[in-house]
Amino acid sequence: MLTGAGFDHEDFDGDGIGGACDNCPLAFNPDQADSNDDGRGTACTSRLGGS
Ligand SMILES: [Ca+2]
Ligand SMILES: [Ca+2]
Repeated sequence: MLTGAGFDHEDFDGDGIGGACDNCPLAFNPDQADSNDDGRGTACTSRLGGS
Protein backbone atom coordinates (compact mmCIF):
# COMPACT_ATOMS: atom_id res chain seq x y z
CA MET A 1 0.00 0.00 0.00
CA LEU A 2 1.28 3.42 -0.88
CA THR A 3 -0.07 5.91 1.62
CA GLY A 4 2.88 8.24 1.65
CA ALA A 5 6.19 8.23 3.43
CA GLY A 6 4.93 6.29 6.41
CA PHE A 7 6.62 8.74 8.72
CA ASP A 8 3.49 10.84 8.73
CA HIS A 9 1.66 8.26 10.78
CA GLU A 10 1.76 8.24 14.51
CA ASP A 11 4.91 6.56 15.75
CA PHE A 12 4.00 4.88 19.02
CA ASP A 13 7.43 3.50 19.85
CA GLY A 14 9.50 6.33 18.47
CA ASP A 15 11.67 4.24 16.16
CA GLY A 16 11.00 6.51 13.22
CA ILE A 17 8.64 4.08 11.46
CA GLY A 18 5.02 5.15 11.45
CA GLY A 19 2.58 2.76 13.12
CA ALA A 20 0.89 1.98 9.80
CA CYS A 21 4.18 0.73 8.37
CA ASP A 22 5.87 -0.55 11.49
CA ASN A 23 6.01 -4.36 11.65
CA CYS A 24 6.08 -4.02 15.41
CA PRO A 25 4.28 -0.79 16.32
CA LEU A 26 4.89 -1.00 20.05
CA ALA A 27 8.55 -2.01 20.06
CA PHE A 28 11.52 0.13 19.12
CA ASN A 29 12.95 -1.58 16.06
CA PRO A 30 14.15 0.96 13.50
CA ASP A 31 15.71 -1.80 11.39
CA GLN A 32 12.31 -3.54 11.04
CA ALA A 33 14.10 -6.87 11.32
CA ASP A 34 11.92 -9.93 10.84
CA SER A 35 14.03 -12.99 11.47
CA ASN A 36 11.35 -15.58 10.77
CA ASP A 37 9.68 -13.63 7.98
CA ASP A 38 6.21 -13.88 9.48
CA GLY A 39 5.45 -10.24 8.91
CA ARG A 40 5.96 -9.29 12.52
CA GLY A 41 9.15 -7.67 13.73
CA THR A 42 11.73 -9.71 15.53
CA ALA A 43 11.35 -7.26 18.39
CA CYS A 44 7.79 -8.53 18.82
CA THR A 45 8.14 -12.21 18.08
CA SER A 46 11.18 -12.67 20.27
CA ARG A 47 9.40 -11.40 23.35
CA LEU A 48 6.60 -13.87 22.74
CA GLY A 49 9.00 -16.70 23.39
CA GLY A 50 9.04 -17.93 19.80
CA SER A 51 12.24 -19.60 18.71
CA1 LIG B 1 7.20 2.90 15.18
CA1 LIG C 1 8.62 -0.49 15.81
